Amino acid sequence: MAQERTYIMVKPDGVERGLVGEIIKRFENRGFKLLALKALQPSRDLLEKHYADLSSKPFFPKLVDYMLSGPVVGMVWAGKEVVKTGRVMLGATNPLASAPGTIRGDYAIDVGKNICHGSDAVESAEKEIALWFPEGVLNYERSLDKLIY
Ligand code: FUP
Repeated sequence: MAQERTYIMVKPDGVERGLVGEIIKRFENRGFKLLALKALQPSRDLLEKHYADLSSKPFFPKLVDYMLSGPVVGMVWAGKEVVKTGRVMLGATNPLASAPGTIRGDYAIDVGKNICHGSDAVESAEKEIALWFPEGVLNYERSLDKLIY
């Protein structure tokens, strides 16, 4: 059976602050598998598609401008319950509500500069992976993957 996948993105403030390695390290240390990784300057069109569900929110224009302010690093991670666990590792959307030990709880205070994104459900993860990696995503098996139970 294919492993669960999620889309994790380091937002412009996280890239600017040099937190890409820290975020990768936390997912690697936990045991998740990196399937894809790229830095890119997202277009307005891509961001509006990614955040389509939020288009009616008052903060939407500022959110898109913030996300356009610099490059992002998009990643696909795979593993057991990676969607839910990835969200726990990121912390609450509002960093002030994020527990210490989470990425946002350790590195952020503003909801409008909350460092990272993680898919909120398995279906949205697959949609986001298709949106951000239209070229497709590698898959490979680690030597012990077949022994996971
Ligand atoms: P999340 O799933 O944690 O990314 O949260 P949402 O999809 O609800 O929000 C997406 C982004 O919108 C957040 F990362 C930051 C921004 N946002 C605001 O700027 N203000 C808000 O009140 C809520 C979200």
